[in-house]
Amino acid sequence: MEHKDGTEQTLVLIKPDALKNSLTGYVLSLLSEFHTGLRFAGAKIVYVSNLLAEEHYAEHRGKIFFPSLLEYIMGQLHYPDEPGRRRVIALVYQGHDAVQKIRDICGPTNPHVARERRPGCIRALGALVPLTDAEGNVIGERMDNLIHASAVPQDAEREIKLWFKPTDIPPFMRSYPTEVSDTFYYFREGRLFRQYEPDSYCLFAPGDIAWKTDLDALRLLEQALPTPVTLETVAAKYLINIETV
Ligand code: 3AN
Repeated sequence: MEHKDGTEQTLVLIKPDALKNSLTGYVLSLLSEFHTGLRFAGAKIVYVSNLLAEEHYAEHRGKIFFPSLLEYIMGQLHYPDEPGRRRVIALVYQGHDAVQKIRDICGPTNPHVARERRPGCIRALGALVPLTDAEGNVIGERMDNLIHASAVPQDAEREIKLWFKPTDIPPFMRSYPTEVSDTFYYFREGRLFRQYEPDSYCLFAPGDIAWKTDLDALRLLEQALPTPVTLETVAAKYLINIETV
């Protein structure tokens, strides 16, 4: 979806391998307004919970590399003994052709292909790590490619709404419709409540600004109707830096 001024937004994640290798500053420089013409619309440091990781990579559920993809984005692979250092930097960039501009600077998904075809791109600095089964047989590979960037504008919308609340983004930079909640919604273990339940988290209170599509989804869920987004997708951003599992 295009912003009012004809620009678009995209989600970038600086992943745990980039943090571990002190490449954050380098990546930010390559993506800077001077180089790309794009502006920050949002930024946060995120401890990635299992719930958020699963929702982010939902399209890869069931693939052989899915479990290692979750461990990777959650920082468990690069910081096995230091949970305090597990985090990613989540960013929203805005500008003309933002999605494609950033994808070009990232380069191909596979770091070996990136080195061959686009030397100098960010992912050319990544690594391919063999995946083995319990007996040590190689069953696939993991791509440690330093950065995630939305592939197309529809993905950008889904991903920005997954990682960012409207109030994480300055008012004049919000690209997607919002709505003010007129009711309470609470979440606990995959279930939605209208009233506080012990150990539940408040997603919305009356007066809170929400993505319109999230409130639409909750209203459908309450009636047990099919929704385009899952309850977990709506809840994940409200559990950021709260959930530890
Ligand atoms: P991109 O990140 O370039 O949009 P996707 O969305 O196809 O690529 O994949 C998301 C992530 O899943 C990649 N960054 C990579 O780490 C991992 N991945 C994708 N395909 C494979 C594969 N065939 N083997 C291992 N890991 C993969």
